[in-house]
Amino acid sequence: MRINSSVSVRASINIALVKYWGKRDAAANLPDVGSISLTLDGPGTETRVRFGDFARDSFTLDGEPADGARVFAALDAVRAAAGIEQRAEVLSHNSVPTAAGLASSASGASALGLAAWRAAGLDAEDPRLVDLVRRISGSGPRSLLGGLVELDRDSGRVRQLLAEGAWDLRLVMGLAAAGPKKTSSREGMARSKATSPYYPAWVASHEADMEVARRAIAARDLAALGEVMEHSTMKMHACMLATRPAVRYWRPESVAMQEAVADLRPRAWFTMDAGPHVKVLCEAADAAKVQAALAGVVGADRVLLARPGSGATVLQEGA
Ligand code: 2P0
Repeated sequence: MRINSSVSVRASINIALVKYWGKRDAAANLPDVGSISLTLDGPGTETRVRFGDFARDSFTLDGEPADGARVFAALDAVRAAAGIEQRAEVLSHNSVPTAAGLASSASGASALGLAAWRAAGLDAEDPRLVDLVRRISGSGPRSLLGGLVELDRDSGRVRQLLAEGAWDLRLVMGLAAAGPKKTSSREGMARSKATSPYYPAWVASHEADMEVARRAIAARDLAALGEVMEHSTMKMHACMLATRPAVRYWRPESVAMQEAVADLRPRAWFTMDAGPHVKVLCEAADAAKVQAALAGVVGADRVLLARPGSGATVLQEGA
């Protein structure tokens, strides 16, 4: 079959409230633990995939030719699923501020996966799309859906727990100055699983946090959700710190922001990912107070405010 079609998709980043750290199957990129996240309305990725009579696949990121190993592997998987052979041109643009150092792998993976899938003529409801996106980035499938989303440990698939308009939350992000080059999540997870004595405890205690978070979300109980969110991130970072050699993402400003958030109890709770930034969950009415508290540590120009946002969206489909 020969096709000539182009699809553009926009997807946003998501932040895990109950964290994913560690894999049980590296090839299928299946996790050792489930996760629950919030898709944001702000920063993200826009990607256009065009299949046509090109000599080879190409990948351009923010106007520059980029290393496309994961992109080309994803295109191979899409071609196999669709039974096509044509090469593709992939153009991608990140609106995640580069200086911010906020991970864009989830928005990038869901934008690329959905755009390539649709451009190859495949059905967006086909569950194999989620498997494709998860292979590109383990947190990627969570950005396919909006609002609060669960990635199931066993199936590796995602479901929406609460739509983006259903709970007027805010996520305030305080950007700490980037330190020396950090360990990639992929490498850090593998090392934690192989060497951290806390890894088995991390995995064994994780499902209980998932259940508390599911109930808190169903009841719109921010205190319960915030408490378990902080517990999950602290356990994940403890597991990282006990890795050999240690996987440490915290910077002095990260700790100062954690302390500023502790002073805002019971109105605000934080989470941190594989980087130095601190992300604070609160109700809309408390966002200004949280912004001021983080600005007191890192300066107002390094504080971002986000709302719950929608899942990956097809912007344009055509020849
Ligand atoms: C998360 N992180 O749940 C966790 C918390 C970082 C810390 O998912 O190797 O790009 O593609 O599965 O999803 C970041 O890693 O890793 C991540 P792979 P991914 O958001």
